Amino acid sequence: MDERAGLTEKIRARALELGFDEVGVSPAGPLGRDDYYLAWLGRGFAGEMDYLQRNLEPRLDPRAALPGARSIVSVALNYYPGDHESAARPGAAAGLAPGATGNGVGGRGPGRASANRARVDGVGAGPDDMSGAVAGVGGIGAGKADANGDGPGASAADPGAGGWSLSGRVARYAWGSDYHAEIRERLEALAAFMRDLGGPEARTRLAVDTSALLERELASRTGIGWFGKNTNLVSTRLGMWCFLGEILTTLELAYDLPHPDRCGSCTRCVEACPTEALTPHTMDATRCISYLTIEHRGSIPRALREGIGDWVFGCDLCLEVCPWNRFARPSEDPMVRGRVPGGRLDAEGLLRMSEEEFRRQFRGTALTRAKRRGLQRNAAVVLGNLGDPTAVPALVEALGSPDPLVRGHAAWALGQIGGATAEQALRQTMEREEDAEVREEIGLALEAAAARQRGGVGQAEPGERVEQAVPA
Ligand code: B12
Ligand code: SF4
Ligand code: SF4
Repeated sequence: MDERAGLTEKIRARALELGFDEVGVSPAGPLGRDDYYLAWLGRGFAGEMDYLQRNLEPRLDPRAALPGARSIVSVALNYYPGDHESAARPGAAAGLAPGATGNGVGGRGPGRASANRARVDGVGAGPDDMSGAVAGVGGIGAGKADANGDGPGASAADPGAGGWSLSGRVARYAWGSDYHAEIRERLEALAAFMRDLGGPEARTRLAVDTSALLERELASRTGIGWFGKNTNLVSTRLGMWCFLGEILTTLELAYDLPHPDRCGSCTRCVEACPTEALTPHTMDATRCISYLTIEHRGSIPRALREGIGDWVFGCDLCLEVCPWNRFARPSEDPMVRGRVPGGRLDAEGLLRMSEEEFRRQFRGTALTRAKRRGLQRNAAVVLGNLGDPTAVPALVEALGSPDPLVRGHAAWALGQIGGATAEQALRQTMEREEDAEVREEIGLALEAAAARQRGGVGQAEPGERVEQAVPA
């Protein structure tokens, strides 16, 4: 074994010892993705994520982040925590429309529910070189089917006696402690080890998520996985559920080969996206639920709210359907779970949560990224989509929020649910509301509620799902 290979093997062994699941090494140099990346930005696909427009040089050639860098060590860490608990308590799911899988809300009518099922099942769409069923598809039938909400005072992460009846789903990557700090600590230990091996001349720079690097591009060059059609890195061993991190170094190391693309003719992820954010290998982030519920700060475009279903933070739909997940095994790492039991948050609890409770409950998790007002906005959208009249009191309270963002989305949700109480609260609020955007939301919500009434839908009894007269 030559010196570079020996050095690389020691680094690989140390990385595995530190708890990383995959390690790969690539030469530092230009990535050759300039045209693609600049065109992506030019099409406005980054939305409000201004940081993706800044500091372009290291994204196109990582040596700009560490002058003299010769090698990049990429690592992947399995974060698969298992699947979401069902939203309905055992026996309570009987009222779900047939095919109410996929986006997990059960749909608001037969048309939508079956469309979701068709998207997720994707029978026969597997990659050329694979067979077998979709593994890891969680979130089955989250339709609200029970009237026992948790009520005020319940923790948003605690199902309480009522089960997960009015809950929203959280993307799996956020079920545990914030991965940034955890991975950074382990990368620091690995970087120190590398500097010890390399002697006084050796320099390192580490990165995880927030650095101006194209992490998936870098990982795909090391054989850890390939750039899947939903733009995530897919590993044959870990599936889609892995965090990435890197160490740039001046050390000369032995390099791995890039992983071949193993998607074949499969397009399940593209078809599973309820907001049509994906075309193969490209995402319009402004349509992605993950962007809308985490990164986006303002009002969620009305046309996209229904597609959000019951996702209160992030989205895993295009990950869940990937057939390569069948090889994923739940991670033993304590950082990947424990903060969001069952992968769900009580949406009413979120709406009523004070700033202090928010800080106490979510400190040290990725959920703080959305801020309290963002989570409350998302919770209102989820409740509107669940369509359960038992959520009306919490939403009426939210019409009194000091934050117009929360008031506007609560109004929308009340319009989706409809019924006499919702309409009366909307009218009363209109009399005192001064914010132009919230007034617009209330006007539209009143129209939606009236249309629902004209369609003969009316307010459902607690425990019923609201069905619309949708042509089959
Ligand atoms: C901004 C961002 C987002 C945005 C935008 C996502 C996007 N697709 O760009 C939003 C908020 C939507 C998002 C969502 C998620 N994210 Co994110 N996100 C990032 C971040 C910070 C930057 C990504 C970026 O630069 N995007 C711009 C686009 C243009 O670049 P790109 O997609 O990376 O693609 C480049 C190359 O890979 C390349 N390429 C490589 N091979 C090929 C092949 C072909 C054919 C083509 C055309 C191009 C191509 O082309 C591109 C341009 O150079 C990275 C961390 C980082 N620094 O990389 C994490 C990161 C990508 N996110 C991560 C995660 C976990 C998620 C979520 C799963 C979280 C969730 N469940 O809600 C979702 C997944 C959604 C999805 N389908 O991608 C992980 C991904 C791990 C993995 N296994 O891939 C990362 C790497 C963070 C980390 N350190 O672990 N994210
Ligand atoms: S994370 Fe959800 S919304 Fe975003 S691209 Fe994937 S399926 Fe679509
Ligand atoms: S990334 Fe998408 S296209 Fe590729 S195998 Fe997975 S689901 Fe299929």
